[in-house]
Amino acid sequence: SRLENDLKGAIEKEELTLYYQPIFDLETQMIQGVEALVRWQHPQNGLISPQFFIPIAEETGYILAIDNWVLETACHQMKQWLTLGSNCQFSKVSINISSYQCLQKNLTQKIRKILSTTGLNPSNITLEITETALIQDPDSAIVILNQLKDLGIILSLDDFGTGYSSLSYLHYFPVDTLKIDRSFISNLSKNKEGLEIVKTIINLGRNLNMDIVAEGIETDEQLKLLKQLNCQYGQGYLFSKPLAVDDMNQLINS
Ligand code: G
Ligand code: G
Ligand code: NA
Ligand code: MN
Repeated sequence: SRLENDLKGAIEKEELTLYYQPIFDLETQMIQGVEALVRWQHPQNGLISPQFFIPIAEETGYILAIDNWVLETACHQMKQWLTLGSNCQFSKVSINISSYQCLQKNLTQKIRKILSTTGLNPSNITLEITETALIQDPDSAIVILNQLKDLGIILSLDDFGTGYSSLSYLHYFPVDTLKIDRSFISNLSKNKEGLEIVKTIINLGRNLNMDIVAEGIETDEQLKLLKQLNCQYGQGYLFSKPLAVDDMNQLINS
């Protein structure tokens, strides 16, 4: 298709950009980190969501080039924010990696290289991985995740609760953080069941010594309930939508 073809040239033509969505400490309201989210500025079609072009990229194998571009760009940006000094409250950037990337045997090597070119510490980088990616080939994934973990990279399980992984896998994966999928957050204040499910996920994570991030917080009611449940971190439109670098800089300096 035409889009498929266009996507092949998108990096060279500098049509990809990263937006950043802040992740907040719900108690202190401080920015704890930012999640990098890729967008494609298509010359004719306008801004295209990754929901739409990541699947195309995965089919065509072009995803690796995109993932690499995202990794490098997000890490260089994080380095810039850190050198802004005291204005920047946060020191972590979360990067979504595709299942393809997370099974690359040279992923750790690649990250090592980025650490040395940017001067970032491993603890400045969080990799977000979905359950769906991990269960495709759990044995290989565990080997790679352990290498990343040994390097000191922070690992986060994205969209938790929506995949088909069984809970019995959870403790095999050396993940530091659970991100509760926003579908659960949107049901949180609707009924007792919605509340119980989120409560259970938070307790599960806590009992496994994981940090918890609630995704897609949109209302004060949801925030209040999450704080009552001792959920520590969150992101969502209530705080901030994903921002272009200039807007993120304004937020940092405001
Ligand atoms: O930002 P938005 O809500 O449009 O993202 C839609 C989906 O695309 C989300 O599932 C998100 O995890 C995924 N996504 C966003 N940025 C990236 C990226 O840089 N790499 C990969 N692999 N997925 C991404
Ligand atoms: O799959 P992942 O969690 O990485 O997807 C992140 C996506 O969720 C981003 O595309 C972002 O635009 C979107 N998002 C972030 N906060 C909210 C929110 O509060 N509500 C909704 N509906 N979407 C959100
Ligand atoms: Na994500
Ligand atoms: Mn997510």
